Amino acid sequence: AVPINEVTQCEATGRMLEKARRDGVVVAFDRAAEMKPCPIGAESACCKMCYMGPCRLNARDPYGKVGVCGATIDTIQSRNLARMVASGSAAHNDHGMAVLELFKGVANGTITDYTIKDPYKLDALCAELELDVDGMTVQEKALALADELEKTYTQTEGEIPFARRVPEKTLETWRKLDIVPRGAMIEVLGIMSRTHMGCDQHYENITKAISKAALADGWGGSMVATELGDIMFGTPSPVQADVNFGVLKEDHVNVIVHGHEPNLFESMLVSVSDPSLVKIAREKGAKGINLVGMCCSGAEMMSRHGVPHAGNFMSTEPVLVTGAVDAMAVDIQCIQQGLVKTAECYKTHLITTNPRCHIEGARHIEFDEHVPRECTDEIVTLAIARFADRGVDVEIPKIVNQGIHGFSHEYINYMLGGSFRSSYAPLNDNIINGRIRGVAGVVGCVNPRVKQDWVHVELVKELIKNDVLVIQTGCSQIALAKAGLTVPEAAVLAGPGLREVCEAVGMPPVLGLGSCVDNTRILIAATAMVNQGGLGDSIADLPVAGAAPEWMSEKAVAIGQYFVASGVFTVFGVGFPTVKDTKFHDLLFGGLENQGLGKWGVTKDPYEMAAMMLAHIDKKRKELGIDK
Ligand code: NFS
Repeated sequence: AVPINEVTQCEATGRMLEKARRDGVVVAFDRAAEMKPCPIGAESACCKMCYMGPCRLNARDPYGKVGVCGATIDTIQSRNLARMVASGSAAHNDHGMAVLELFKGVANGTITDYTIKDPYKLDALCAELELDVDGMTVQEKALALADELEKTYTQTEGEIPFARRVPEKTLETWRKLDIVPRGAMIEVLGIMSRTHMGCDQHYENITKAISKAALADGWGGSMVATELGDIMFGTPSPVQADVNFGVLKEDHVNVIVHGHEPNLFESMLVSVSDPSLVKIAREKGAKGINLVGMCCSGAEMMSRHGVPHAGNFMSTEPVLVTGAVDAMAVDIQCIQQGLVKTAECYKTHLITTNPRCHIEGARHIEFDEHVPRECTDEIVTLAIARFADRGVDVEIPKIVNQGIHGFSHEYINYMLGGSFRSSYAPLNDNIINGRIRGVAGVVGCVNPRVKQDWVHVELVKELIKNDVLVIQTGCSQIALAKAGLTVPEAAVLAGPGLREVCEAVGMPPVLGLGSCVDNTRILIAATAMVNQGGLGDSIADLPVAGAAPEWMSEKAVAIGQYFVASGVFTVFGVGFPTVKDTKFHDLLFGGLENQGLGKWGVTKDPYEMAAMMLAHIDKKRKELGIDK
């Protein structure tokens, strides 16, 4: 077996891997070692769009062969990438539609367990979208906003509502290139249709469709999920939260929520503090009920409410090895099927709750937001029963890291500008005067093809050391929180300029924004930087860069492409599903930039990744004339 210190940097996860090996339990790290990636698929040199094949081309001689239908390497890889982006965009848009449905129900009074917590943000959004809501009640405004935002998904012509937010010059470029999304459904459907055998066979045209479907995610479904989530559950502001396996408590009933939609988690919060359920737990000998998050649901709840977080994607199986998890409730996305077996081995209840995600072998208790407590109370009851009769050894690595999270775009505005004149001027000024060299978004998954957390942590350390302010979401944010970089004291690891700013403001050099759909907060912050002035007039002009150092999901590709199409240089670690020195690859990794957009980069090495991002930031500084 591969030595544990080669597969993960996370000490708690490593210890549980050791225990799993002792217990004879197999997890994703072991399956990854067994399953070597297909070298042809890894470079996207194969096509199974029809049954005349599947056809395999030679990535070493990409133009030496075509598919049975005559499809070239560029057609094959662009169609494959298009379908990845379609799936990723569909995932975020489906999530965003569920948030919109919930919001509508709250607004029209058919859903009563949730409310509108941030009416100010509701007003601000109505104003931004130029909705005529004068004299309306909060409920009426919410309905008007829901009607408008529904177009994000259903509209089939024109431009999605949040196109109005995009910096003018960026939008102009999109219009010129014909990549402004109409609506998410039509853009995703469009990709599925044009990538059918014998349809769109020009990689440049396919790339436009890729950008549209991706932008319909970032400025569409994901943005709606974030914004309506804020209105219903509160806009995040800094909050202290604990991360790592040590947040589990041996003498408590432990319930984990893992997945992506906030509604399940919000109701679980209510269930675990219900006095009658707490009383039953106490009668069974527990000190209380402990609710903990994982993955993106967890990141969102940590950022909004300070709910403790046990770990990121690759830790979801190892956490069950503690034996301390009485129930793990999951909803959608990034739920590994392997959890079923691991849960079985440690007698944990693994419960699926969403109609879109059943897993063979898991118990399904469907969540209905009209009566949400029926589901969450039942899960807590199951967890209490399991606590009373755990029947397995419990071993919790006692590691807890404290950090500050919850830096919404609104809070960054306030934090830097102060309550009287909140604005992005101080951030822009500090970039112009060179104290802050640039801003980097470091986001995305963890992937067993690389050492868990390591690429994230090394990259971020390198960036802050070079005075780059880092903003984060998703599994990456959890990696850095475990590494202790989300505290103001971590400013000592920053270069002198960034350190001075962090110490003056009292902020960490690494700002956690929430879940993966909250990457849209980065788009909004970038827009605010453009609108503030002094740093060019489109997102592509900003001295910023993005990275997903340990990506694995199709959602990550959709996110990468919406950053690229928005004007951001975006670097992926692990690898990238294209063949080098082909026309399609060159378009993504260079050509798009010449069109006024951003571009892709790829490297496994965190130090090279940092160097690439710094070089880009410096190039932008030079173009802006602020490179002295
Ligand atoms: Ni993002 Fe969330 Fe994590 Fe990757 Fe999965 S949890 S939406 S896809 S693995 S960051």
